[in-house]
Amino acid sequence: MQRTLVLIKPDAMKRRLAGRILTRLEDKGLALVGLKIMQVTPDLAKQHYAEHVAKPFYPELEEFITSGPVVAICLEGPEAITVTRGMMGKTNGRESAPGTIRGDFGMSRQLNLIHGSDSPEASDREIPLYFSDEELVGSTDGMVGTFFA
Ligand code: DGI
Repeated sequence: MQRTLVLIKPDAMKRRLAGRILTRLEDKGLALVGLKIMQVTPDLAKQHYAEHVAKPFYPELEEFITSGPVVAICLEGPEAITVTRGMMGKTNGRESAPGTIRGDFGMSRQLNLIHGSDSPEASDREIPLYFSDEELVGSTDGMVGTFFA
């Protein structure tokens, strides 16, 4: 079992796509273990995007991710990180395959609707940035047979 941190980004929120994106992830069989709507602060943005803070595009990225509320989601499932990344598609919506979230809903590199942790190290670092232990439910093993048997 693996957990991953997903954000439904401000562009998706403004476009009222949160429910449709969440539905896709649930339809696949990923289980919700944490969910909340929140505002990313500049400080949280710098922690989340620590690897990009020094890059020229960072100010634009921070302005975007703090521009409105996000839905923060913790998902659980076998290979949840890879499965979610596959469903998201490539960073740039224009290069992302049809059938992926970014490929179906976007044309932009920055306004790309969704974040998903890209490795187990990233999810271990990112989940606690958004959720306290008390905000996450316990293992969903009891729900698993329905989807992954
Ligand atoms: O994991 P991803 O979201 O697919 O991509 P990432 O972790 O490499 O980059 C994080 C976000 O930063 C990405 O969703 C969009 C933005 N970004 C990445 N590369 C560039 C960029 N934004 C601009 N303006 N220019 C870039 O080169």
